[in-house]
Amino acid sequence: MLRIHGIPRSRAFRCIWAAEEAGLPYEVVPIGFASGFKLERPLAINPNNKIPALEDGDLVLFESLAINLHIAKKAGAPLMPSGDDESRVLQWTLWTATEVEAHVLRWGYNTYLKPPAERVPAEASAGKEALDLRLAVLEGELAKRPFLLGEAFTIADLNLACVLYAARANGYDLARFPKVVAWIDACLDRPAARRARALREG
Ligand SMILES: N[C@@H](CCC(=O)N[C@@H](CS)C(=O)NCC(=O)O)C(=O)O
Repeated sequence: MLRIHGIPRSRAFRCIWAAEEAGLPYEVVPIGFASGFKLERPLAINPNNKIPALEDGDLVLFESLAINLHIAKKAGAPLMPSGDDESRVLQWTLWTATEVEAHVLRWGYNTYLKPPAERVPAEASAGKEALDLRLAVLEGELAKRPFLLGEAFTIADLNLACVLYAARANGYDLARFPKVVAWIDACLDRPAARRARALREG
């Protein structure tokens, strides 16, 4: 049984969605926030004291996207393909972590996450400008195939879509990127995504 520490209204959502896609049994061990996005109590199994963290038997992991790679590996193809496609999954996941997420957060903190008085519009604009450059790359790739690797949804799609999810849900202007919109909506409309979203949005 996978034990996902966190709450659906956190990055633990990503791992809940992955567990749902993998069809693996899991439980959510709830730990949420006090004020200011700090955890309500220490989470000793993660040396970073952040959520999510995963327990899978004796294995303990942190980093939501790495947890998702582990979950997908347990499920195998098509969620985690092998050979060169596994390398492509790693490429897109690292691209998500290093090229995309910081800009999503820069925009998000200064648009809807921080209290209004603390938001800096110039920071939101800078985040959007940088994210739009990456979305243009994504738009070009999704013009060639429906999912990141080809015809099939993989954990690479999940890892990127779950990072873009909150921006999509909070009014990020994607009008210039119709392929991205169609792709993210297809990802978020999957039965497993709907089950995970029901826990978060319900
Ligand atoms: N890169 C980490 C980030 C984890 C993270 O920042 N989690 C937030 C909640 S979504 C957290 O635990 N915040 C509490 C804190 O920073 O004290 C991941 O993807 O797992």
